[in-house]
This record gives sequence, structure tokens and C-alpha cells, in this order.
Amino acid sequence: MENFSEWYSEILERAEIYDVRYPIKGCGIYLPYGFKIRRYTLDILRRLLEERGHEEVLFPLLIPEDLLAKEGEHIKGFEDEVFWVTHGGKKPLEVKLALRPTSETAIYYMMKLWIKVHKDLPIKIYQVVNTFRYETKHTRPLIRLREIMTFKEAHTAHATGEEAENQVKEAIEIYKEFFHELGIPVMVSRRPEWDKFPGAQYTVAFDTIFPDGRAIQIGTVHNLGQNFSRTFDLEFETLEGGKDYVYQTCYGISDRVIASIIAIHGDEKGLVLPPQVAPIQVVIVPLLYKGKREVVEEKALELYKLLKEMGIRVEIDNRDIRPGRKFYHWELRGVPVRIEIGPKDLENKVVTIYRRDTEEKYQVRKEDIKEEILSLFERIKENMRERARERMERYITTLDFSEDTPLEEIVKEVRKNLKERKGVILIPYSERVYSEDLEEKVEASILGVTEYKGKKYVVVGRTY
Ligand code: A5A
Repeated sequence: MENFSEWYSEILERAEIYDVRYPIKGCGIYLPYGFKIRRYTLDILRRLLEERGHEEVLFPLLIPEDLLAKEGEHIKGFEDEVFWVTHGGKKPLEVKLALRPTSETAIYYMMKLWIKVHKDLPIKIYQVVNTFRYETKHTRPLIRLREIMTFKEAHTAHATGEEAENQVKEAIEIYKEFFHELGIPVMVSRRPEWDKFPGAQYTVAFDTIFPDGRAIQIGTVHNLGQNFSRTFDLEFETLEGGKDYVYQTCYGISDRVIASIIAIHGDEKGLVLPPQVAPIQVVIVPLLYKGKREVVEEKALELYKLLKEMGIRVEIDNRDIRPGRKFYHWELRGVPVRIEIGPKDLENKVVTIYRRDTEEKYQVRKEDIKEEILSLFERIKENMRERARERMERYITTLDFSEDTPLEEIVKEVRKNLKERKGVILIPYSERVYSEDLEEKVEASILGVTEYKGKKYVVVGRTY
């Protein structure tokens, strides 16, 4: 992939995932194929959340100005990014309404009405909604949106700080599992103080690295402590009969996950989709030769029914075009498995299987297809995950400095490596390097502090 940015734009269009031509900057359209990828991805996320006791809710899009501005730090962090509704028809509104940039204030206003005693806790809810941020940095499809169309935000409230701390751990586990399922390698780091979520005590972020070597934040978990609960007066009666404010957490995932599936797994031929999120998991291509057409079609249909019964998303490509064109069409769209059936295969009672991730072709006996497909999906998942992990490893450079290496030398080395190598640079953690100052000196971001191979590092890199 010579030029990732070009490749990415081209793939969104040619694989019919997302249309960028809407006349508002930072807004686009999920096309049917892209929408299905999005839906299957959300299915996984919903399952993981619900398995751990989260329930889905739906809040209004509009937030009155006074509510949004209630928590000082929070509004300070977002004030330059809020879209405002100021009129109803021609009449100016008495209270301006914000298009939610995120929903803490809306949700915590309502939690006040729901929480009275410890028995009302914990609350673990989530919603998948559109949120709006007037981003001033360069917008990019599915990566930096002004209308974030797939904003999954979870919000929890607990009786003790310890419970909230455990909730943060659970959220991290959920996201780890989610990205593992999708084969997206991640680095988990605690964000620096100057880059945490507005209003949070601390933020833990998930980053992956795109093929151009730039890091991208694809999920965040925040411990809000009692910051919001004090402001929103979320007081409850404790088990002991006293009073306390609830302890809160929230965590979010966005369209960037869809962008990551595309960017992390794709190749020169196009998309490569993990089977769980592929809109079509198996495509059957009958090779139709004169005279044998009917029997091949009949066998293809038989196979189609067999796979369908197994719950597999399968299609037959019966179009009247050359097989080569069909192969190209489905490879571009990242269909994980193609099954070819030709007259020769029929004679030998086999089918030919092609897997998109490794581009291997091999034959399987008809009676073994069922088992083969299921185990093949697992092998594909595993291989894609491993391949992506290996690539990310290549994009991580660790530098070793001792306590008394002069700061200028560290800066010089980091700058040199950032210039010569793709990806992020890890430098051994120390207080003197972990500062906003360093960001300026090396002209890159400090993503945070992470554990890597048993050691504590500061992560530096260029980000999206
Ligand atoms: N309420 C909390 C969860 C919250 O809003 N956190 S957040 O601001 O960090 O956003 C959650 C995630 O949304 C981020 O980790 C990032 O992956 C994604 N995100 C943020 N701004 C985005 C944008 N403009 N376009 C696409 N995704 C974005």
C-alpha cells in the first residue's frame, strides 16, 4: 500500500461502503454494504455489553444549553465543538439547544431522577446514537467526522469508588475482547493529564496503528469519579444510612472501528473482512460451461441451501459475466470465502475453495464442506488477527535511555526515529520525559503510558 490515504478513499467508494459526496463537511452516507458491516460489528459489541449486564437505552439528541454547561471542565473541553440549534422556525429559542457532542449531561440529569438509594445502583446503560462535533482538524470519512453516526456510549453509576474502578476494568476487558474478535491489534494506555476526557478523573485509551504508521484512538474508557455526580447532585442513601454521591464511568466507541476493519485488514486487491462482520461470508460461483450448465447450477443451489441452513450468509453469483470478473468483484468486497463449482469438480465430487485472506485455493470433498467451512472461518479469523498483530509490532520501536541521558539527546533520537520509521516510538517512562513540553520538542503526540513486554513506556507518535 504505497499511499494509504488514496487507497482508503478508493476502497470506500469501489467496495460501496460509504459515500463521501454529501454537501456537508465531515458527514457521509453508509451504503448498504457498509451498513451491513456496521450492523454485524455492532452486534458483537451489543452482545459483549449485554453479557455483562448493560442495557440499551435511547436519549434525545438535543441538550439545553444550561444542562450542557453545568459541569465546568466538561463544557470547557467541548465549547468550541458544539453545534447549536438557535431557532424554531423563524423564532429565536429562549434556551439554545445543543446537538449532543456526547451525552453525559443529558443522561446524568435523568439519573438524578432514577437514583434514590443504594438499591437503585449500579446502573449500567448504553446507547448507539449520532453525535456532533464541530471538528476543526482535517475531517476524514469514518475517522474524523462532524456527525459521528455510530457513537456507542456506555454510562454507569456505582455506590463506591472501588466499584467504579472495577467497572473501568470490566470496560477495558469488553473492549479488548471486542477488538480481539475483529482482529484489530491495540495498545492500551493511560492518557496524559492534559489529554484526558473533559470532566474525567482519568482516561484509558485504545489505539491501533494504521498502515501509514499513524496511531488512531479507537476507544476510550473514563473514570469520572464524583465530578459529574456532585454537579448533577446524584446523591443516594448508602447501605449504612448515610449520604454519598455516586461514582461514575463512561466509555465510547465510534465509526473509527469500521475504518479500522477496513484499514487494518485490507490489501492491494481491496477489502479483507473478518467472517463475523462480512455481509456475505461465502459466495458460490458456478462455472457454467455449455451443456453442463443445468447440473452445475443445481449443485450450486444444493450447496447454497446447505450453507444457509447452517446460518451462514451465502450468495450464488449467477450473473452472465466471466468468472474472472466475478472473482475480482467479490475479492474487492472482501468476501472471506469463495466456493467454485465446475463440471470437473462435480465429476470428482469436490468443490474448490478460495480464501481471501491468504489467497489460497484448494479442493474439499463434498461431504466435508460443512465442517471445513466452520473451521475455515476460525482459521481465517486467527490468521487475520496474527497478521495484523505482526504488522503493528513492526510499527513499534522501543528506544532505551538511561536515567542520565540528557533530554536533548532523547529528543534528538525520538525525532530521528519518527522521521525514519513508521509507527510509534516507546521510550522508558520517567517523569522528565512525560510532559506536554516533549510533544512540542518532538512535534508529535504523547499517547500516554503503557506496559509493553513487562516494562513501562511513554508512547510517542503521530496520530489521526
Ligand atoms: N462519553 C465518552 C465515552 C466520550 O465521548 N469519549 S470520547 O470523546 O473519547 O469519544 C469516544 C470515542 O469516539 C473516541 O475514543 C474516538 O475513538 C471516537 N471519536 C471521537 N471523536 C470522533 C470523531 N470526530 N469522529 C469519529 N470518531 C470520533
